[in-house]
This record gives sequence, C-alpha cells and structure tokens, in this order.
Amino acid sequence: MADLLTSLEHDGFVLIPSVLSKHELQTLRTACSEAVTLARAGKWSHIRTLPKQFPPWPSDPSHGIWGVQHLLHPALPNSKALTASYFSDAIVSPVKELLSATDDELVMELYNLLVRPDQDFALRWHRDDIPPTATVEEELKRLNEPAWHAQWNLALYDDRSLVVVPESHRRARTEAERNADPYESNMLGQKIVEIKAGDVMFYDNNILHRGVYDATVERMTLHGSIGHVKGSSARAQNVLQHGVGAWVDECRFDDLPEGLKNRANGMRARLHQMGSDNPNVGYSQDD
Ligand SMILES: O=C(O)CCC(=O)C(=O)O
Repeated sequence: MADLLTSLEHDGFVLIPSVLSKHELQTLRTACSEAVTLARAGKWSHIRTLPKQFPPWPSDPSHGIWGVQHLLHPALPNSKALTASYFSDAIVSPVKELLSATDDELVMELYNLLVRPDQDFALRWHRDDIPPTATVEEELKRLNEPAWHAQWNLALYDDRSLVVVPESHRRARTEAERNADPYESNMLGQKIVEIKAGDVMFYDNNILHRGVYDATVERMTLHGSIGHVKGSSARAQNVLQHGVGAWVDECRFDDLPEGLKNRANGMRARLHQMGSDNPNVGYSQDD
C-alpha cells in the first residue's frame, strides 16, 4: 500500500483494481440508476447540467445532465447504500494511506455521480483548483502546497472518459499547454485513464485533465473526495461551493455499522466546523 502514495505523487493518479464485490457493484448500480432516473426527470434538482463545466449548475435538466450531485443527501432515495459506500473501508483505507491520516483527522467532503450525458459533451482542459489565468509562479506556488484531500473516481461501468497529462501536477503548464485550444483532443503526453467496473482511481485534482463524454456509452462513476482536517481553510471553497452545507446537518448515519457510524459522525462534525470557520466562500472557477 505504500506504493499508492508514491504512484500518486509521481504520476498524479493511481488505480486500485476490483475494490467492489459483485454484490456491492450491483447494489450501487441499482441505487445510482434510480438517482439518474429521478435527475433526468427533473425530480432531483442537484445536477450537473449541459453545457456547464463548473458550479453553480441550474436545476433544470431539460438541456441534459452529466452528473448527479449530493449522493449523501438524506432526501435522495437509496442514499443509505451510497452513504455506506462513501464511508466504507474500501475507500477510506486508501484515503488514510494517501493522506497519512487517522480516522479522527478525516473530513466529509463531496460524493457525486458522473453519468452518460444526453448528448456528446466535453470539458475543457483544467486543474480543479487553479484558474487558467494563473501565472507560472501562481501555478507552482499552489502545486507545491499539500493537497489536504484525496479525490477518486469509482467506476460502476467501464469508464474511459477522463483524460490526463501524467505528471503535470508537479509542474507549471508548458507554453504549448497554455496556448492550446481548451478542447485540444491531442495534448502532448495525454493519457486516457481506463477504469474497469469496480476499480477506483485516486488522482490529484490539480493534474491537467479533462472529461470527454460519449452519449452512447453508459457511465456511472462515483466521484468523491475526503479531506484532512489540516486543510480546512484551503479546502473550504472547493467543497462548500457545491452547497453541501445546506443539508449536511440532516444526514442520519444511524443505519451504518457501528465503526462506520462513528467515522461518519466524526467526519461530518469536522465538515460542519469547516463551514463555521469559512463563511461566504464563493466559487473557485468561472464558467
Ligand atoms: O469526468 C471526470 O471524470 C472528470 C470530471 C472533472 O474533471 C471535474 O468535475 O472537474
């Protein structure tokens, strides 16, 4: 497991194969497809809508969606199965490894679902937390700070949507990358990350990356992040801009097994603290 952090730090991403049993995969597919059906029907307003890349997203799905937000929200049918997966050892053990953290240092963050869009759609090349207008110095300063969170894609169907430039989380953009078309389809060194159903991939969200989505290929990829308590103010905008503060207090973790319940309550309390410490965060990227 020590290799996880080495790979993430070197390449900017690391794949862990087969973290879900067949039964878990089936349970999560069922829960997610019900969430997607609600979202496409306009009955779940927390969605990622076409053609918008960054939050805030409107709640009207009539132009199509590419994601369903807030899977831990207690009002979402099946949030129980999704909540159990977010706090499971399959996810949290590698997170603790990657953050060199104990359970008591983890912060609940985001759990969303990325789905097949209603029409072909692509994201621009970006780093999640650094705007494209950043100078070389600004990029390097941010990239040299600790990430204070772990972010993952857990695929429920084989997924080839995420394209990254390996190792680009360790350097500023080259002149060619800065001047490239934001939708450049052949960036020098780019790699399509192939994730099989049941695999999880952790990545540095400041790696240069984009999403390229085919409307004909099923996609249900759980997209989550967990923070480290030391990153509270650095993570606040990235997390709270998604609106999680509005409902986090309503989450009930009573149905989780005992160990997970304590973990979940502790992580939620630290998210709550992050919100109290950082009011009025705004948004990290313009769209
Ligand atoms: O589709 C993906 O896996 C990447 C999504 C992404 O880049 C983003 O949400 O900023």
